[in-house]
Amino acid sequence: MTKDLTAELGSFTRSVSGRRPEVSTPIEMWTGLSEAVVSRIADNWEKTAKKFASARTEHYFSAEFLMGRAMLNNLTNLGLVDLAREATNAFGINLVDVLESEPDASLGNGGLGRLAACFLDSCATLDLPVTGYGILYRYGLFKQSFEDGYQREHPDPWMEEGYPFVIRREEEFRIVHFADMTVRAIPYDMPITGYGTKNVGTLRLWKSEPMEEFDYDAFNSQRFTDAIIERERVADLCRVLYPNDTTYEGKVLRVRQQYFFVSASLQTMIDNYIDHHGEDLRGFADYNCIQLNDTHPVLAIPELMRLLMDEHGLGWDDAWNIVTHTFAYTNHTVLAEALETWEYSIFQRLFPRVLEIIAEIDRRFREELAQAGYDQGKIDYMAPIQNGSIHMAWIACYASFSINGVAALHTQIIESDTLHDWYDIWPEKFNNKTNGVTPRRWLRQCNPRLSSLLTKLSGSDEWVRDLDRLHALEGYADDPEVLSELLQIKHANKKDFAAWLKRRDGIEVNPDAIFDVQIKRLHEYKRQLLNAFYILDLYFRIKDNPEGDYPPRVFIFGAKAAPGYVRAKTIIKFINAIGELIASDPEVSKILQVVFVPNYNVSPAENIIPAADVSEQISVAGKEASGTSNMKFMMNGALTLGTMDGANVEIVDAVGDDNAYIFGARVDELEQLRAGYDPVRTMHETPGLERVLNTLIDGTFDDGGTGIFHDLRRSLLESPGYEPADMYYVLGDFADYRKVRDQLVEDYLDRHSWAAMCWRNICNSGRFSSDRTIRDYANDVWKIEPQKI
Ligand code: TH1
Repeated sequence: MTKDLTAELGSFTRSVSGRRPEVSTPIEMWTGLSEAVVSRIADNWEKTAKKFASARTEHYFSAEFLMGRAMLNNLTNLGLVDLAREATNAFGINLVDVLESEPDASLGNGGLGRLAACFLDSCATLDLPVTGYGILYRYGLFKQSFEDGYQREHPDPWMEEGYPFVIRREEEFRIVHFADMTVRAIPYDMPITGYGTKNVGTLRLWKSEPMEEFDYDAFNSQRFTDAIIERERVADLCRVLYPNDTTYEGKVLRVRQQYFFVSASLQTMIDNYIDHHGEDLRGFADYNCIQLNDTHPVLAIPELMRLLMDEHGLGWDDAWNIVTHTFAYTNHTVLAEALETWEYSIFQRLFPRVLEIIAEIDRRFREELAQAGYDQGKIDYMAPIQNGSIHMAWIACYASFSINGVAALHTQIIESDTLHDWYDIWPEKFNNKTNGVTPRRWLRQCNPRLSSLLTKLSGSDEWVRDLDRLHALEGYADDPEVLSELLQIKHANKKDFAAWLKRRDGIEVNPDAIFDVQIKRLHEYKRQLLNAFYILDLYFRIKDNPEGDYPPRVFIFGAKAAPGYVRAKTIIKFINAIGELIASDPEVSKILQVVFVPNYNVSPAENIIPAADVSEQISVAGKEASGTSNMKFMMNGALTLGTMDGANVEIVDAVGDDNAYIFGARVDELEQLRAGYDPVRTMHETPGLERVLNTLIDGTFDDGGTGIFHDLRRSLLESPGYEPADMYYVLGDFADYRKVRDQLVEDYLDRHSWAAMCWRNICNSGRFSSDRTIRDYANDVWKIEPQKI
């Protein structure tokens, strides 16, 4: 790379803006810089694609890829950050302004989508032949604002102004048929650079377009609007990402999206196989493996059957043999509301042939189990089709050769409970793959100060590609100089965060306070409400005893609620109301502050996490399959305050229980505890709780006469019949949460012993690198080898 980046930036920006770079806007310069970056990786990208085309490859099918920003990631991977800074400075523009003008690619809801993005980063870094396939949504996850403390949603047209990191590959279109329409699927490819490698992987995102630009008959016969309407119907397909995290909505458009992207992806894979290995497709599974990211792409199973039989002439048995050696399924949740089931009639209307194939899978499944002697009740429960509904997870379990959960505890639960019947019959299919996060974005990039310290102490930056190397630094937990430096870094990061928040939202925070953070989708099982109750109780305790000695604390939230999830939206309003109550109190506002960062997303996370002291991971035990922000916080030296849930269990195992704050009911206790649980009595008997709960009905807070706060309180104290009162055991865990969280603050005041705990967390975070996760998938499930160009 001897060419002059400044000259390249100048000429690309000029052609974007049509004027001198010096007077171009930051977004114009961002576009120019993106084009310069793409042009620099183009040759290696082409070489990598060529190399992968003939190797055994893995195909990661996911309805969501929460990529966030691309620029800094690519500059970091290519070692171009300093040159890029010089280049923008040469035109009088600050690199930070250029980077911050980039929109987040929010093609995902939360953890599941971000996991897919981290996986692509690791695959590229490890030179593994993996391609991602998804949908080019025109609108990503809605943008969030607050009005009077209530969430408002706004559209996110993230690539309307042009987005050079996806390249349209018009000539590689495929055709996808529905019974009522036929569309062209156009691939848009995003290059995925890795750290310390020339390899460049690919994320292929499909966009739907009409078969012809216009229906000219309609056009000429003056049915102009008909022609437009048809175009819009096709464009509707990829218009928007459905904003539900962990809940399922049976929207017809959603099943169309799913079928659309899996059909186009499979067609490409088959065509590529034929190009390299000839027309006989019986070896397909020797060269191809497909990981299904939850059930959203499970239609790929009957669709591959259809393509092999109807388009390529295979018989059922050959096709089924290929399918059952190709697919691997990842389960991401045990929540019943997430189980995708589709009405038979919808499939009949959209793709009758696929339905026919599912019916045959169902028939053979029933026959196989009956022959093996299973009773009819069990067969009816496990069969793909029952009572006019199609169960996507059951199809996945039957056809896949591998079924995995995303943390040790979660895998145990699916084996013993959620998918127990399948585990009983096919235990060999089941395996665990604990999630991970990429240390490039979540440490190297977002926390340059800590990264420099780690590089200095370990003598090289090899830890960025091999996070286990941080183990060797654990001894510095006894080194006062290193601990002081760590504390200084955290403080500097807090100041950066404060400046960022001021710029972005006009909110001021005290960088000398304890930063206590909960950032994740708003869901009752994640218990943001428990966090809020603690804060409100603390407020009252301070009011009771204003002379006490209280260290300043900032409580930071970031969370979007699904637009139709009323109770989640109520909790947002409640947290904002607590924030106002505190802010308007002249005494308490000197000590406490609640900040609800609006429009939480990948790039806000990159600013929040390096500044955090406390990582709130407080879900009710057994419900959070893994969690991944817990890992990001750990890497950045925040201490986990959490329940024994998801990957928290493994974090505690890695770091030792002296270096984390664990509270609350365990999974194996909950059933018993619940049996004798009386939330009303718990409210009366738990210090602080009743006062807090009464604020929901005594006029402390204003819900504009809607009654939503009343409903929230009622959900904790009264059962509506179809579920128990306080489903998520908020009141039951309150006392222990309060005790442990109070203790944590006391411990924080011993700065060096706190810093030592943070340091041990950082040094033991290696097993939560997505590189480890991906190596495990590659060796145990995908059976692929690195393919370095
Ligand atoms: C999340 C899980 O809730 C979380 O615990 C886990 O860390 C993450 O996946 C990655 O494995 C899920 N997100 C979704 C989103 C949808 C449906 C199910 C899940 S589970 C749309």
